Amino acid sequence: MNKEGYPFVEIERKWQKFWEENQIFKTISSKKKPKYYCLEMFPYPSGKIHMGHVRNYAIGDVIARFKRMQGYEILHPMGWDAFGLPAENAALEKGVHPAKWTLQNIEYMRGQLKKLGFSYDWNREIATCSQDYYKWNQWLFLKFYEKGLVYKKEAEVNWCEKCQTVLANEQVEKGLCWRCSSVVKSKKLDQWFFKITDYADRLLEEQNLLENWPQRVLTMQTNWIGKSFGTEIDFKIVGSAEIIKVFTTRPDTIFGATYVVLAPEYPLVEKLIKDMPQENKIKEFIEFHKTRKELEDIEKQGIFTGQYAINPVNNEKIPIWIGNYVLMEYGTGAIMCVPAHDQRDFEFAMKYDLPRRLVIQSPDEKLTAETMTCAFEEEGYLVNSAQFDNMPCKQAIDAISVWMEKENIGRKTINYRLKDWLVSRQRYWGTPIPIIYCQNCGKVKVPYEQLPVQLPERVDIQKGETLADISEFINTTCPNCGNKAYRETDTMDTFVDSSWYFARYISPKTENTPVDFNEANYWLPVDQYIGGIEHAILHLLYARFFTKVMADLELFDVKEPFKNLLTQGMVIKDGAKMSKSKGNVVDPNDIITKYGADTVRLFILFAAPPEKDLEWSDKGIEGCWRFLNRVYRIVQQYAEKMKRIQDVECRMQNAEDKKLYSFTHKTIKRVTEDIENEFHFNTAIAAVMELVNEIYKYRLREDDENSLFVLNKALEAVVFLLSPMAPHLAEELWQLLGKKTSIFNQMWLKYDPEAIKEQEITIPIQINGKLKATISVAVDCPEEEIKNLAIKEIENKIKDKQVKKVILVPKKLVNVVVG
Ligand code: ANZ
Ligand code: ZN
Repeated sequence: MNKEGYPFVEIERKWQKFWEENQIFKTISSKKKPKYYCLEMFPYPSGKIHMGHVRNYAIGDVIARFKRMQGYEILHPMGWDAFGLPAENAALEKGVHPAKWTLQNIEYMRGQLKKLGFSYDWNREIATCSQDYYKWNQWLFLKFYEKGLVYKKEAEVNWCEKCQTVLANEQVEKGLCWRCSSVVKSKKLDQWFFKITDYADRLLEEQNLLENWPQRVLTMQTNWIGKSFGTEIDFKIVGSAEIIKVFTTRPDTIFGATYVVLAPEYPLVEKLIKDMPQENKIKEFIEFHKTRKELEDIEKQGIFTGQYAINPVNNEKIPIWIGNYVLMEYGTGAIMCVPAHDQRDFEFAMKYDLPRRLVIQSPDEKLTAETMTCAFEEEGYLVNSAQFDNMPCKQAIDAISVWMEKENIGRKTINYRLKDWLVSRQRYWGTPIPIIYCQNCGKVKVPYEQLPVQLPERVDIQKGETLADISEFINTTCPNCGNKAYRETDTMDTFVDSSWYFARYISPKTENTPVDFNEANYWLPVDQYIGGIEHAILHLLYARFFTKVMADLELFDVKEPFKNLLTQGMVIKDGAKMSKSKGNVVDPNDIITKYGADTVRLFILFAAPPEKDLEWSDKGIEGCWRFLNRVYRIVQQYAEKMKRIQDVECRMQNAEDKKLYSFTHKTIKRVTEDIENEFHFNTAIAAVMELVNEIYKYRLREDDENSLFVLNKALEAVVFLLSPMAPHLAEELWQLLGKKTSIFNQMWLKYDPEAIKEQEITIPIQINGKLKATISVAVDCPEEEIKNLAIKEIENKIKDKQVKKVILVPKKLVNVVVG
């Protein structure tokens, strides 16, 4: 049911139609003005939009409209991240084809976004599941391939039995599948990878081009890339020709290494434990721990292999263990353990009764290996370390590495936590990987002119089919030799789709290249990107990687995709994130029906600054609704009179006029600054509310030109300042005030600096606490000057008495003590 009040249904419909018919938000790309590319993360078309979307897009919309009115040429597009698993799940449950399901959802959600009145240029809409788009995924894949940035290798992958899919490491949460929460197993498969590690250093260094990104996002990316300078040291295995290489950042502690620990997946393990008395027990241990990968929260557990290694610096025989806290994916998958100086090793050694040796002595207290209760991880100087004794740690790290290089038992290396990006998915609903396998020629690229490799329509998801089950798709001929050949049946990770969509919006229909070079150079980077913090790492890192590769492919001349980033907070209700599983979802549809889009938008923007979480409140919505009605009524009340107003040379004598006029301009200043600096829409809206209160207090003198003029300016300002937030109502009221063109074709208001100068204030002057006179000074008059003026004013009253003290209560009074 609609609320009773201002006729938002008609107003919103009317202006949405007007904007569309007049193509008000179409981007022309005339390049005559400075540009501003405002982008919100595009949604997955899951069915309908939720409050989190509304918030994301409301924020973006205010910025786009505001910048537009500040004279920028705006690019503000919208589209759909349309490939992905839920479409297949829907197909599984309901028997509807993923394409149909997805397109229906897009249709519906587009309608919802239009109802919210967002200022998108819908001519540029893209859906990643359309051939026009994924063709370019394939094109880029081949270009990457030619550059050596794509390769295939057998990899131990995370496998979810229930979803029948490979999961990226990031899709495994505490050993469980991020979608269905079942236990993730590992499995060996041939997989395609993007060599993002080649760009690790640039991804770190070029962070300095990211002008306004939240520090925490930068830190998360830095940690994710995890560049670490260290040393690789070779440990021989007793009775074997094999070597275990370990990665350490503390080669200065090598003399204290008393055992070695291997990751459960370490390739040599199988050979090491063969025919050992404990072989089966160890195998059980390994199987168990292979599936539990999360490092931090599990208890450290290990098992002895029965084998020994040689510490290369002192030829000591030390035991080789297998431990669950050593990751195969990091470093070499093997570590040397120094229980005296690494807390994890300390705990492990305590648990399994392994020896520890002090090799770093504290400069402050005398430590002994026997009495330590935890590892000494700080810096000190070396002991028990042969020729390196007494050397400070820092120096020893370098000296020992250099020495080991000379002895050929170790070498300096740099290690990254970042791994190559596994892009293969064994799923139907994604971009087919454009590779053909030929018995004669091996892996062959699909020729560019044969792109796109189309996703076949006929698939029975309910029977569990993927591309690997569709023989019409698989069977083909080799483009090279013409022999019978087979298509690759993996599709691409959908993160590929979202890694460059922002560039496609720039020239969404260009046919011979994914992005128009000149247009891209004009529009990129995105000036403001807005989205959830959950994308702080992967999406943003992949998009940065793609941008760098695309620049290296000379598709454009830009190094970073997003200059400024705003990560908006969550929408919360009753203390928890709004989500289906919590049952606390407020459907935007219901609220729009009841109050209209402008009220929803206003509330969302008013309830919290964008980067903070926003608590949903029915009372808050109600308040915003009442406010908009208040605005509507007051403008309507005066509209007829205002239409007849001429701009007058205003001589403002009247104090009330002055006050309202000055308040109006102060509000313009506040709102402009609040939006400009950190997008504080909440305080901006609060300021407009105050102005509306002032207008209600103002008494119009109907036949006084000055009075009409002042009121008119105030009303115009209210409408104007609200326009990015409540655009439909603003257009309507703008028209009511007699304006002929869209408010969004106006230039943003500028405040009058004269008008906001504070007036004079009156200050009483006392002599020994008794009121004797008053003076009038400017509000910003300096204190010393006020004191001087005060004394001058009462000079004749104090006569020959001595001034002992002058007390000033700022803005209140001056008391002159005489005696
Ligand atoms: C010996 C040592 C002695 C270590 C000491 C630390 C302190 P970052 O800085 O993150 O690179 N390490 C290496 N590979 C590992 C793996 N695959 N799984 C778990 N731990 C691993 O950390 C490097 C340190 O983490 C390395 O230095 C190693 O422990 C451990 F007093 O080697 B250290
Ligand atoms: Zn061939």
